[in-house]
Order: sequence, then C-alpha cells, then structure tokens
Amino acid sequence: MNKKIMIRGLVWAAVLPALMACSHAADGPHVAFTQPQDGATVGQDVKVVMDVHGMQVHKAGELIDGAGHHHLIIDGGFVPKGEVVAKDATHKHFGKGQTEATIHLKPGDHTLTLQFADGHHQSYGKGMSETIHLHVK
Ligand SMILES: [Cu+2]
Repeated sequence: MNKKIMIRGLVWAAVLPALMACSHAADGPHVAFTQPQDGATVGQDVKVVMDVHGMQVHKAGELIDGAGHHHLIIDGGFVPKGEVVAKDATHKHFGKGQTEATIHLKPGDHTLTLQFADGHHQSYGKGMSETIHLHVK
C-alpha cells in the first residue's frame, strides 16, 4: 500500500517538470514567462520568473551576438525592434542578467510584457517578447 503511493509520487515527480516546460510552439528564439501564468490572479507583490530560448542571458554593457537581457514592461506592450527600452517606473531592466524579480502592482487588471534586448538595451522586437494578463487582488 505505502509502496504504491510512493511509486505514484515518483511518477509525478518525473512527469511534472515536463508539464511545466515551455509550451511555445515557436521553433526560433523566444522568451517566456515561467511564472506567473497568463490570466492569473495574483497579490500585489508578484514574483516573476523569466526564461529565454535560443539566446543567452548576459549582463548589459557590451553588444554580444545572440545575447541580451530581460526587461519587464508594465501596461505597455513590446518595444519595436532596434528601439532602446525606456528606463522608468514601468520599464524595468535586468541588466545584471537576472532571471527572477519581484515587482509591485496596484490592484486591478494589468499586462506584463517580457522583452529581450541587447547589451545596449536595444529591443529584439515583438518576436522576443511575450505579454501576459494579470488580475491583481
Ligand atoms: Cu536594458
């Protein structure tokens, strides 16, 4: 009996990471929110986990082919390719190469856009962005 339950637990431990893996259909480089999920209801302090596929995360400063860093844009949408991402209260840069952050949002409905940009903060465009909708309690 106990053994059966243990085995069931082991099966879940093996299956869960696969279920949580990136569900993007895109073959090319792209970014994705690991957390939170699109459409989620969250508290005002939101833990965000940012992922990139097909490119490398590198700290800001120098231009490196195939590398860049994450940005979060609150209620703004993606930044067109080549444009420098603004730096203000609603445009957050993760120029140290961070892939996790906690941001504060006011109650209500918001969009959160993950935008990858190069070492000079020049956007890689819509194809390297993802926008999700959040409801903040
Ligand atoms: Cu930047």
